[in-house]
Amino acid sequence: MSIDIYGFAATLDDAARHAKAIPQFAPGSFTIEQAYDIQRMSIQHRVDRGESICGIKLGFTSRAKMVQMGVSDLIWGWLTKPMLQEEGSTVDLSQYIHPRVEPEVCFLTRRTIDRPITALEAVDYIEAVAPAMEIIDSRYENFKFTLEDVVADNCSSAGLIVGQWSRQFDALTNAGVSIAYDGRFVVAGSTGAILGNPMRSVVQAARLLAGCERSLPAGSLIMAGGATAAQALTPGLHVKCDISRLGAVEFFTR
Ligand code: OOG
Ligand code: MG
Repeated sequence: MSIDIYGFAATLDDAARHAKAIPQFAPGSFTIEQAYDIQRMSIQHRVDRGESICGIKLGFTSRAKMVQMGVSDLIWGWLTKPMLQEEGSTVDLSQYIHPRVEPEVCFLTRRTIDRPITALEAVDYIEAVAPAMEIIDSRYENFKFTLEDVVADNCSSAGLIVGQWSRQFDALTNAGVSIAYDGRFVVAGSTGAILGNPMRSVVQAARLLAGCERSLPAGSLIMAGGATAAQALTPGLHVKCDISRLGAVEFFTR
């Protein structure tokens, strides 16, 4: 079945650019493979406007996220530089439709990832790790989507905030994770929720990239996936994510 990849991609890109939600596509509009083609085309629109790709993100690496969104497969999408929000800065939420935040771990790669790698090899490919938060913003009304829809929508990628880099790879095992709004706990979990250990997200990233014959250059970011369900953001908040032994990361909203 041939579909209008360009049309779906343009619709999603417009929705993101103008922060305007679109209805979900009709069920069965495209396959998962076609969804990744749409995703790639929509990223191409961003690249054509001068955005550069700075890494990739994994989604649904934790049960908490799968349960929240009612899907059950690992997905991945692209990160571009304008998505990076400075740590400690104030993020203007008017650029988003219905933003949510989730606690994550971010990796910085030190070697090109151009083949599947094992868990033992993964650490060799990583320069540093940092506590991070992802801002997701589905372009679909009411944050409702199928797996195909969300893949086409670049896995709801919208923003990320990365904390202090370190080489505390041991700290990734079952570290306590929490998010607080204005000093009050909103959600808590463990890095163990991310595929048992977030380092496995690097292994999965390598597998997924190899599966579509792509490579990821050294110096790229890999977001491991949310450790807890995502939380709605509103203006006027101080948002802080703490990952024990790894550190904290924070931003403000307006
Ligand atoms: C899709 C993105 C999932 C994660 O960390 O699991 C994701 C969504 O929930 O809208 O970023
Ligand atoms: Mg995420």
